[in-house]
Amino acid sequence: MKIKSIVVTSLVTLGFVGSSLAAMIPLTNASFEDGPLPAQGGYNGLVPTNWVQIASGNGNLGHQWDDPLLPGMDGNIFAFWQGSATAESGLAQQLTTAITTGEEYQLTLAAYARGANKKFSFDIRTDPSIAGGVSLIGGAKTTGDMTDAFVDYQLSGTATADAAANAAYLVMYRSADPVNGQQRLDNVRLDTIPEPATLGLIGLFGAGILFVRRRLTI
Ligand SMILES: [Ca+2]
Repeated sequence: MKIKSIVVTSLVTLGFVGSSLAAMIPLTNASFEDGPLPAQGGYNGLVPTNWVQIASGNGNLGHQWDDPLLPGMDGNIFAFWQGSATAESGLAQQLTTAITTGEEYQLTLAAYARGANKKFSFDIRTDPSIAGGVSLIGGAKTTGDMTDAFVDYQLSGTATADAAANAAYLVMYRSADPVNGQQRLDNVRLDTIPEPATLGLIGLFGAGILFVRRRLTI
């Protein structure tokens, strides 16, 4: 009975270890519901609160209030970025958590390609820009072709350098090639992903406990 109790406690503990390895990195106004809000059913050309604009020229960023909601959206408001003859378009946000070498960082973004430009890129950089500063994940990661409805896209990269809290930026953008085409975005999530080696060790440890449990027939 005592051994059974230890085994159960160990399995519960392992469960906690497994779930705590994937950690969400806090973002502010990640669903763009803080605005600045457009009129209901309308849109504006304003930069989302707590985000930094990566673009030049007017009208390359904004919010839209969809009524009724498009499937796959999170709340009523999404942000959009679109091209012009000269501008690349994107958003960046300063990360309040430190970046650690060897950790994998995964962006999940609900996005929608409306027009010719069907790819977006993700990076973590020391500067809120497409090419300024340095990339902390070995360079930008880019999607394949997106669809014309809101679905989740995931991109990830492994940190090649440390950065202190408030010294790195989540950077997301669509390129200027082709210049035409709006992309819509919503529900931005950033997580650290456990290393496969760590998961493997936990799996082995768990299998070991199950083996012991069977041998003891508890
Ligand atoms: Ca939203």
